Amino acid sequence: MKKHTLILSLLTALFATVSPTLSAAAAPREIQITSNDQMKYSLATIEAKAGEQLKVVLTNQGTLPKEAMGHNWVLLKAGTDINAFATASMMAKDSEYIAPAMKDKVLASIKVLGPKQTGEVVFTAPAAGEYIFLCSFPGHYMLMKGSLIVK
Ligand SMILES: [Cu+2]
Repeated sequence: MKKHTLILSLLTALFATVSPTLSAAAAPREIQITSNDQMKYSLATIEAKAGEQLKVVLTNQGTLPKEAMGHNWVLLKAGTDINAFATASMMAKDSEYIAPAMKDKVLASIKVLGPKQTGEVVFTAPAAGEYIFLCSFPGHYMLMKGSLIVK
């Protein structure tokens, strides 16, 4: 009986130590970004730690129709040629302006949003380095881009 009680209290103590860590790891850190009719994101830089769980939430605050001023959010692998990516993706309306041939360059993405729409993506921050994010809606990436800096 005594041994059983000891094991139980050990398990309880162990669980109390481990569970806060588990729940902290399970909840991704949320990063809010907005976009607008002036082709601007509200954030130019996101900083993160390698392996960290991130949830990027994009809200399009614009009022222009999606066909004229839609915005997405696309995070590219390090070393991707962003001009080549954006040029190829300009025509890819049916796949959220991500060219099928360029899909392997994408680490995370949020679909094209119309006015007042919100989209999100959860992903794990990649290895230390700098990663470009952009809006691949035709003609937008020159103004709508930024960096995820992972340390
Ligand atoms: Cu855009």
